[in-house]
Amino acid sequence: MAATVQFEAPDHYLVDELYTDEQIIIRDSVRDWVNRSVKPVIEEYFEKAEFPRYMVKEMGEMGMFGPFIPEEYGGPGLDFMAYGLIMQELERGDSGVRSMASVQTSLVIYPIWKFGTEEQKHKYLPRLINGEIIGCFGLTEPNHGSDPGSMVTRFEDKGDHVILNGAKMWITNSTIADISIVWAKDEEGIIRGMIVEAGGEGYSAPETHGKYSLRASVTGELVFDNVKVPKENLFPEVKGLRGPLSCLNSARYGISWGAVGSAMDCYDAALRYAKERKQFGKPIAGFQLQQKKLAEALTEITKAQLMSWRLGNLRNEGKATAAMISMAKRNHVDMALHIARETRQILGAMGITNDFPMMRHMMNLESVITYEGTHDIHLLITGAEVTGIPAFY
Ligand code: TGC
Ligand code: FAD
Repeated sequence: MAATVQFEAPDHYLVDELYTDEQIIIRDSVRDWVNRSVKPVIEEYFEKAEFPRYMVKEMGEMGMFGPFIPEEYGGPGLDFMAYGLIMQELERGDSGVRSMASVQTSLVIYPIWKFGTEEQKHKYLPRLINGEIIGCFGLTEPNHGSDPGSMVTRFEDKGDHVILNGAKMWITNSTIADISIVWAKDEEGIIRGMIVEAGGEGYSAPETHGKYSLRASVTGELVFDNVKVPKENLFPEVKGLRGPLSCLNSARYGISWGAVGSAMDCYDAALRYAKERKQFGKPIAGFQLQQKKLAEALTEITKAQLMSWRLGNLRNEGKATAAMISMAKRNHVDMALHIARETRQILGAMGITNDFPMMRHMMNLESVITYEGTHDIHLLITGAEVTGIPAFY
């Protein structure tokens, strides 16, 4: 990744000084790409409800997938801070583009790296990392969202292969995925993970239409009707909900960074507009009520930037607990949604148009606050941590 110029972005507490030179170079190169390649076209893709598929190759070439994967498996061997910064910058562009990269990295590359056999790693990781193939992650089912442990998708052992039956719903990348990581129960009811290649007999991936949110992202189902999966595609060791939930830790971590990016984008656009737009003979930035919105947004973004930096270091040191990640995901997404709403008001009527990013971020964030554990579920995870009493059921 090449170093580029600095762009406007809020950094009130000089958080940039906490990053290494390498981290700043990575951040700026993704920022540069988003400004050049995502921002000019994203409103058009959002409007026509289409994922800009061609971006995957560029993202792969730039090292945006699996940044923390070691070189022996085709990764750049960076750290989790680099991953967080990449997610932040991608979501300054659009949550849908960030979602594609989140799923590819945390929900497909990560489980193969953590739970896969050496053969699985060598077969799939290099091609997922360079963007040659796309993956998706099937955990949620039509009747089991917040409670994935009750899933009914199941498989039967047939010697050298298994037969998979069931359906997954709300799956990002489903229709464009070459492989899916599917979580299903064995004959004893134990949850196992497997790599399912797209297109076999009995496999289908219908698209979900009519979304007002994440329109520039593919969402669909995965339907398995007696799908034959080779036994060597199963993850050999990991059993139970711990498997998929470990992947969610990585994805939720990245999402917490991404939300800060969308808040930064809304803040930037509103600040620029407020300085230029005049009413009653002066820029609206000079009115106390608009300054309150901007000052409060900057305060929340600054708190989140510092929290993300700390969480990044904890994750690098292996000390970031699931509850710490839940707190950041919950706080940052809620914060970003609030800032999208407040900054949109600064623009008055102009704020409802696609000349500005607020409405798109706002609509996208309604998915982000729901997926990877709803706002409520993350509160309950924090509640269980502080009291020692799970209140999920
Ligand atoms: P519970 O009894 O608490 O735990 C079962 C087993 O899992 C272990 N565990 C974890 N392990 C790793 N990381 C975590 N965060 C973990 N949380 C729990 C736990 O220790 C236990 O292990 P073991 O070995 O003792 O069996 O499980 P529960 O059934 O009570 O559920 C807990 C709950 C509600 C927190 C969990 O199910 C949950 O997080 N629900 C939310 C579901 C969710 O987040 N789904 C996301 C689907 S993927 C998605 O949305 C992708 S969006 C893609 C995009 O970015 O576009
Ligand atoms: P439900 O679980 O039915 O929840 C409905 C409401 O009840 C929520 O407000 C919830 O907070 C509340 N609730 C549930 N349980 C409790 C409780 N114990 N206490 C209090 N309140 C509770 N899933 C995947 O597996 N892979 C993907 O790639 C993926 N991508 C997605 C992309 C998009 C755009 C969206 C919207 C979702 C995606 N999901 C994916 C699914 C997502 O993870 C689920 O939507 C989410 O986990 C919530 O499940 P649910 O929608 O079934 O809601």
